Amino acid sequence: VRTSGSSQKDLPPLVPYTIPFLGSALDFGINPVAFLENAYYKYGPVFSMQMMGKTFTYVVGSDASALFFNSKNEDLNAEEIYGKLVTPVFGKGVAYDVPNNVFMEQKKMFKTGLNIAQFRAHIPMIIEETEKYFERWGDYGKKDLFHAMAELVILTASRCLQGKEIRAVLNEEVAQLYADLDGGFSHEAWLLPAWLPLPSFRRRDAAHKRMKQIFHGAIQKRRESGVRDDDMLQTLIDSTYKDGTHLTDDQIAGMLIGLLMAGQHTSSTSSSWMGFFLAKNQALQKAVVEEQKMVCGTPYQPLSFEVLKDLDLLDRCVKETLRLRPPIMTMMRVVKTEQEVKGYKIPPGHQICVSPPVNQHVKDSWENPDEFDPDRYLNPDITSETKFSYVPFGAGRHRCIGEQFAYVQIKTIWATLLRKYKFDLVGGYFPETNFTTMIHTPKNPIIQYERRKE
Ligand code: HEM
Ligand code: LAN
Repeated sequence: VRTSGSSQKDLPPLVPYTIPFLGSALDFGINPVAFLENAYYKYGPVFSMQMMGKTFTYVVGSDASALFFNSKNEDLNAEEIYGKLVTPVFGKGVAYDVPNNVFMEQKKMFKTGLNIAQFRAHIPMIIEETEKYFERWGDYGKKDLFHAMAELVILTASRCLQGKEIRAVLNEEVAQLYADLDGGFSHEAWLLPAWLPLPSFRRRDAAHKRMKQIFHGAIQKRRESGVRDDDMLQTLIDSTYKDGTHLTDDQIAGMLIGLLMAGQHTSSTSSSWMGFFLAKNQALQKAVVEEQKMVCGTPYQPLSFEVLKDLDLLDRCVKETLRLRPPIMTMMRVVKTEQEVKGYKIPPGHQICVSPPVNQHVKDSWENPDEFDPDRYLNPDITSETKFSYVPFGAGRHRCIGEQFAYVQIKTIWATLLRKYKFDLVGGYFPETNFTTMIHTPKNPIIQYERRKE
């Protein structure tokens, strides 16, 4: 198609499309992961597609993705593409509303607040919330696992990451506010002009205002109490930028919203998918339970940071869940300076993307990619060989700082639940994926459970 015109000669191959403006949006929308993987087999590790009038260039596989992850923010820019979605939800002064070097300092503050002493304190909180939440499930039955995980993770994440003042005001009003804020992470918010008077935009903005009010109250309460709790809220109150200035209360409130949003979908979807993988694979579920009996003894010793570390199979189950169902299906940057990769030139203006579920599934990096096999990580070759083939938490300067917390949370929830229940698929149904939401969720996520007798 592009043999004429030397300036276009080095552009990556373009996935053909017939509808102007929309481009490949319809095909992509049906199953983006399959669409991208097929394009990779057909066009190679670098290809472009048109969607909603924009050009998206995907770099697939460890080699090509290195360009993305090793880049500087001046060359491949994140805030220009994420800010429109994220800033109305978190507010001004944080994340993608500030220059990236400032956000890097904010990430450092988060990291300070997420240390081992904190995780030790989080574990009993997560156990307590999980046991309390699941009391309502009784001895046996069929229930919506994703719904339960979404409700539970709001409680655990709020308690661990925001502090007891905010957890204490988590009532129905606040749950609705979260839902409305969350409605801001939508394809509309991404694609449509921000000034449109859409109901979902208005609800998001109203929820943001009210939530900030509530958080300001909690921050003030902490300041006035004179008590110095050792938690994330305290860390943020005490933190200073390199120039010595403190975060403003408004920035702290924005960061607290950000923390919850970061922990919420990613952990609730992963925990749900993990439940279905364990329900599908009874031998594996049994092995995970046996491991816990070995490590904790029977009757079970309470879970602790050390115990969690020794639950190695459980760990690998989380890891494998994040390979097959990574919550973030595309990371994106705006190309600011011409890039070169695999003999192609990617011009400024393209949106360059890496897709974790695709890198984590292509058959030249993964053996039996469809198989849920936590033992694949016992092979020591796998990690070096697959540097950017396994990127559920991203890599490079934008890498996630929540990985360890996420593992602590998901492992504690599942170790607690497996002490209590045996899980089964309902009539053998393993949920299909709902690709219409930005974070892919399980469809019809009903699970069957029965109290363990042993
Ligand atoms: C960034 C995934 C949990 C905070 C990221 C990125 C990914 C990711 C893929 C990179 C985005 C990009 O490069 O464009 C996940 C997954 C999680 C999880 C799969 C759980 C299973 C959390 C938690 C927190 C958190 C619990 C907070 C406590 C952050 C932050 C960034 C980030 C601050 C940095 C964004 C940037 O620098 O641009 N996460 N995340 N995440 N995540 Fe997470
Ligand atoms: C998200 C959530 C949405 C997500 C998708 C749009 C689904 C993805 O395709 C691209 C990455 C993006 C935008 C994303 C990036 C990092 C975010 C914004 C988060 C994981 C939600 C929270 C996280 C943010 C950086 C957390 C820290 C918050 C602060 C206020 C400093």
